[in-house]
Amino acid sequence: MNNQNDLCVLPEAEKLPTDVKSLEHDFRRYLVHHLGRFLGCNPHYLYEALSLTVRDRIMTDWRNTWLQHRRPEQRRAYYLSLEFLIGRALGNHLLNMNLSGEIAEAVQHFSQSLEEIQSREPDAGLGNGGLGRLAACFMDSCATLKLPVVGYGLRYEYGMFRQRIENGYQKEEPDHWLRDANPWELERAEYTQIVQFGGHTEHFTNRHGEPRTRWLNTEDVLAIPFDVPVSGYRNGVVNTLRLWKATATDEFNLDEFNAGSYPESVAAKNDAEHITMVLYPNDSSENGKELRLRQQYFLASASLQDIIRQWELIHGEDYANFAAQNVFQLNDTHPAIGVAELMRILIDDKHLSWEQAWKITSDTMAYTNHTLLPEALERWPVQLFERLLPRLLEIIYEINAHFLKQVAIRWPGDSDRRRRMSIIEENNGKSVRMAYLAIVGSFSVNGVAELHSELLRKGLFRDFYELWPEKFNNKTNGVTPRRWIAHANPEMTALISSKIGDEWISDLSKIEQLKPYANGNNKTFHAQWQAAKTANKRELAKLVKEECGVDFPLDSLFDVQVKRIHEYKRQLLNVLHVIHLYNRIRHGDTTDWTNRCVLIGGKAAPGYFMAKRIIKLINNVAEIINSDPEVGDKLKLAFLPNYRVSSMEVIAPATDLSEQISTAGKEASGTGNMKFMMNGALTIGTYDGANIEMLDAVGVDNFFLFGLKVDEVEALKTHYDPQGLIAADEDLKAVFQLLESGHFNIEEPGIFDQVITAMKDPHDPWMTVADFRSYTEVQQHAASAYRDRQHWTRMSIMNTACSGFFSTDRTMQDYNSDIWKLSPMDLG
Ligand code: 26Q
Repeated sequence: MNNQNDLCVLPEAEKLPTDVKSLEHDFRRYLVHHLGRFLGCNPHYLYEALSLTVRDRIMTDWRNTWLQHRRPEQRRAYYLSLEFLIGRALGNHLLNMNLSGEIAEAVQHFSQSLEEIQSREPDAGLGNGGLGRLAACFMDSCATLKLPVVGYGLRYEYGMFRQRIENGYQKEEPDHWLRDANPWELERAEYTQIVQFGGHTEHFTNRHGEPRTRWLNTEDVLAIPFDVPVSGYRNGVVNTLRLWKATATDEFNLDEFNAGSYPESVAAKNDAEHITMVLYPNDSSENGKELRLRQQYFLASASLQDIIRQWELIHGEDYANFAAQNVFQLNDTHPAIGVAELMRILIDDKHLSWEQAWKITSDTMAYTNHTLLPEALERWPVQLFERLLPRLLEIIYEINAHFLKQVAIRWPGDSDRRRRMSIIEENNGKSVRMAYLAIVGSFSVNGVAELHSELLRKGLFRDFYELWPEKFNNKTNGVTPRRWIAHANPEMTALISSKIGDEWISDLSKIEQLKPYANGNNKTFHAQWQAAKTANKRELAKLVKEECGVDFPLDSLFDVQVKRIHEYKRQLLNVLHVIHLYNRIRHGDTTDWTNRCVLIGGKAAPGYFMAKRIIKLINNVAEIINSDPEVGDKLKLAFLPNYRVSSMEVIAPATDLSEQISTAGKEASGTGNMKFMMNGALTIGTYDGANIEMLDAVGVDNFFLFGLKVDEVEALKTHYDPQGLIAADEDLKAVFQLLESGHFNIEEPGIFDQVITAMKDPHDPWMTVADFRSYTEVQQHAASAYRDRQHWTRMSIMNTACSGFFSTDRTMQDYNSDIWKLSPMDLG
């Protein structure tokens, strides 16, 4: 095998030429001879032809990396995730392959601009937000670090919905991103897997007297893999993201067919294809939806079967070393059914004993938690499981029985603890607690920021931490500096590299060499830094003008909050502050005023009433403020529709002030916060998630900290009195008076009543009103600080210079040294 692999490694000579002439030639060949189009065609085809030209130049590295992965002695990791929010690919590969210059020149010879062609690529919106984007940044860093990691996910026909704003309200439109061909995927039908659903189980004894289980009369669905290349930064590595598409088995249900139920048997085909039709657009769990559980099992089963198939190709049916060479990282509980599925494969198909199978499973699975919100913890009704995955339910029951025995030994007679820790919850109707299944089945459980991991140990998973303290660990999130600095902010990238060289791009710890340049004596550098920021602000202002019709003057403070709309993220607190500024302007309280442009963007889950109403409020407040001549350039508010990965590539480089204002203890980590910091924005933020570590890194002088801390939020719960706070604070009182007067909704009376009532409720879990005073004061500090442009520039440079820790390269090194223990591949 080894020899055969070596023979397969493609020699350097096989690589395609990358000079401008060859690129031009191939671009034309693809456009004319492959796609059958000409230069005046729909620009999508220019994008497709160019992508195919670039993809060709990735192929040999991709194949060599794949062969390296498959070496018998290579330990590998698999990142299992229902979401990979990868965004656009072309620009990213051009950067990684160092081809941007040549490609730009090549297309120029056809009078085309590379930027214009790049803008034609649809975002691959295969995720909701933070968790999905994190998976994409992880894949990027693993390739750059030469780690043998394969991503497994779903190839949704429709990604995250497109958001339109109509009369201030969010409207969802389906995102058929695959309508025009996707040049970045390679179908590998030869590795199709079969995934079973439904049916029933049968227990029997084989002719050797051994107990066996069969899962019979199932409805089978085919899983077809589509591979997407993940290139490393200029290192010869191209890893793989394998996405499954569901289709019906070719054989129709013959019984139904013969009984004359032709339509029913064809309908079954339809059912199968629905599994990967659409991404669920909730970023906190929507409970009990059968199709979602189908998606989860489909991913887990197809991926594990695929991995077992590859194992047997090399090792036959010998599983002795399986755990030594494979590790699975579960991206939240979404793929946690994989714990039971691996048990099923090893026991029912490979005939291992329970003990052998359990040893392998619990030595290979590792679980990452991404949320503290109890309502977001996944629970599946046992009834649903029974009908959809009867064999898996049996296995979960047996895992639970073994586990509860352990609990009983550790805490004899503590039946309350057994009830609390059981994988099966027995409230009104039984359900499966997926987080508990994941913890029991994994050797590692991690949170995504220091505070979050601590809250898991002390709160949500306390019982489990007492039982298995050694399983628990923290892995603070990061973001990839390739996409989020080098690609998104070429001006700043060139400036930084001109001072400290370009090694920081693949070793962000080196960005600290920028610190001396923060000093105000570096007048030229400061001026260049400001010029880069202003150029980026010009681009964002253009986007805001096009999308919202609002003018953003470039010398204003650009104050930005972009993320999913959720009550805990407190876009409302931001709006209260904007209304307060509006009041100040109306009352002429504008001495030493700092002009400010507030940008808010993000999608609301289609069924989340409050979140959608908050969008409407933002739009209505914007309408009033932006059309008031008294306000002028002093204050602007815009809601940017359809916030997505490619919008953030324009937004982060242009932002002065980044809003990270969640209620303390609610945001697991945040990762947008890091993208802003890297691009030289200052953060106004609460003591929450990774904000705390960012504050540590940059120092309190370069960060606008405000608000209650976790224990203060906790302590206040018993006597929280928002109405008392409003009555006692003249500014806040004025804000609520204006809101309640209907000033922002004259044409639609009452539409904000629920939003206002929620903030005034003593049981408001987000305590928006509690943080208003401190937020407003710190906003005032930020505004004054911005007036001293040299001071601000110093702080801005310091933020970039101190962002080294927040690279996913560091995060991946942490996962690797503590959990995965992979050796980098020998390539490039
Ligand atoms: C679950 C079941 C059914 C339908 C949907 C879901 C679902 C889907 C997505 C539940 C949660 C999510 C996404 C969660 C998420 O994005 N969490 C964020 O993860 C980031 C990366 O770790 C953190 O930085 C954020 O703090 C956290 O909110």
